[in-house]
Amino acid sequence: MRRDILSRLHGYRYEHSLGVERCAIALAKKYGGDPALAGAAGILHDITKHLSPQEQLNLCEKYGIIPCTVEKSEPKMLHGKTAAAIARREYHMPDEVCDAIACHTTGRAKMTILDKILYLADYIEETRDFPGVEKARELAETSMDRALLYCYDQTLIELITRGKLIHSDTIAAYNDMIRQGV
Ligand code: DGI
Ligand code: FE
Ligand code: FE
Ligand code: FE
Repeated sequence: MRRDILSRLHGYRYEHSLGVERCAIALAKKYGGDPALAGAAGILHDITKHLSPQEQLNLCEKYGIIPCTVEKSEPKMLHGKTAAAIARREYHMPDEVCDAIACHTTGRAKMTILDKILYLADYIEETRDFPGVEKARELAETSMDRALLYCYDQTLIELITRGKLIHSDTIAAYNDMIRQGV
């Protein structure tokens, strides 16, 4: 199955997905998640990322995903939800893996350990190279929640700087961390 999944990934996304798989397994071992589920979430999380906005919307139609107004204007954001549908329907992944894949782009309130592992691994895996990634890696050494809040901060700053729409799940994820006093 792993080989079948990898055959659908190409170029940078192939390397990135292997990086997320490795990093998610390491984070699971460190923070008490299930390494096998974390690895599966890692290689599957961007399986639909290459699809066009129209193809994202077609998959939503097919799998009964109802895009919100932000997702309608930024359909590439739907790749987590469409990848989760593929993980469920084509690879029979358990709910916890599909849920983590579905929220890996925005985060959400009440993230599970597996949700956090995938979100963070997506941000800090070894091929990532952008301002702030070193700081996120450093925080991930000692606290998953502090690392996660740092990722949310950076993402929100970036979205605001670029004048982008902010998804309600992105805000919910941020507020949840602040409320918990992270
Ligand atoms: O698929 P990857 O590139 O590995 O990473 P990802 O799935 O985390 O996607 C990151 C992109 O998603 C990044 O360009 C910012 C965008 N994004 C995340 N939250 C929001 C968002 N874009 C908008 N417009 N609004 C959000 O709330
Ligand atoms: Fe993604
Ligand atoms: Fe991400
Ligand atoms: Fe990714």
